Amino acid sequence: MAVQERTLVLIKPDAIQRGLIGEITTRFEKKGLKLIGLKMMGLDEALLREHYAHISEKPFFPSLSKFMQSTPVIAMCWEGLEVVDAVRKITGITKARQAEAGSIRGDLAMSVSCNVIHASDSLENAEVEVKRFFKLDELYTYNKSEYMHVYAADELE
Ligand code: 3AN
Repeated sequence: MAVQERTLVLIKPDAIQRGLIGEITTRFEKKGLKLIGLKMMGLDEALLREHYAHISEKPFFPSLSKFMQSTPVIAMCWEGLEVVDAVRKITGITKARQAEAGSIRGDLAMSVSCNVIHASDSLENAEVEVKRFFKLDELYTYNKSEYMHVYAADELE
């Protein structure tokens, strides 16, 4: 494939509590994305401060941090052509109750803070975030046979 982009998705504690792991994962699978890393993990304060550095000074950060530590999360690394943008579109905007119908947040959430998943918002951030959550040997390379039906031949070059 021409460009092998990778992106990070975290299934957050509200989705874990509400039994939405399968529903969320299915949406990415049905889109035709390739799952190359998957694990359950607990997040600590230091990791959350790094991950949410852009909002760590906001008044809501302490409650966000507590929420993100309330259960383990599921970290997933998805691969595909222009996958960072594709996953953000499937995710929907931060304020879930206004997120577009059909998106994960639009269909499954009502809150700004409990908005079921995190998804990297740029290619640059995706590269940093995948490295933050996955060691090199936790990411897998394999051929996905359905790719010949997901992409046109010239997109796979
Ligand atoms: P996104 O997850 O859509 O990229 P960010 O990066 O602005 O949004 O925010 C990261 C996370 O911080 C959100 N997913 C949400 O859980 C939480 N958050 C953002 N804004 C607020 C807010 N105004 N009040 C409470 N939590 C918020």
